[in-house]
Amino acid sequence: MERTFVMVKPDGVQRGLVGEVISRLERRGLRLVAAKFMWVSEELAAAHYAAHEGKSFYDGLIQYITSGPVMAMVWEGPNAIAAVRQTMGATHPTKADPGTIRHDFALEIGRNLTHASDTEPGSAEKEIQLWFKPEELVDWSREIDRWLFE
Ligand code: IDP
Ligand code: MG
Repeated sequence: MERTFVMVKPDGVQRGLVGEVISRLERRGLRLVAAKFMWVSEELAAAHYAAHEGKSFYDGLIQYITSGPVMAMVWEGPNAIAAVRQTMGATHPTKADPGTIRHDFALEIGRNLTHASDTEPGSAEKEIQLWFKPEELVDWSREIDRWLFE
């Protein structure tokens, strides 16, 4: 079982797409572990996007992510990290496959609605620890899990 960090960015919240994102992840079979609706501080934004510091789009990215509240979440399931990246689609919405969230709802790379941990080893764990306290992660199971998890 894997856990991954997911965020509906400020544009997704403003456009009323929080439910759509949650619904798609639920229908995929993933299990919600944690969620909080919050403003992102400059400090948290900088820590979260540290890998992009110095890039041409960095200042705009920090401005974007701190411009309104976000829905931060942790989801789990077998291969959850790759599964969620696939459901979100490629970073640039016009390169995202039809049927993905970024394809179906977005146009610009700087307004691409969601974040999901990448598949680099350790990325998801690091992001979960950055965004959530251990006691905010809910351990539970569903009756239907045996029909989703082999
Ligand atoms: P990801 O969100 O698919 O993992 P990353 O390459 O990690 O993509 O970039 C993080 C975020 O930075 C993207 O989701 C997007 O919002 C923003 N971003 C990346 N590249 C550009 C760009 O060239 N222009 C504007 N924003 C960008
Ligand atoms: Mg990334």
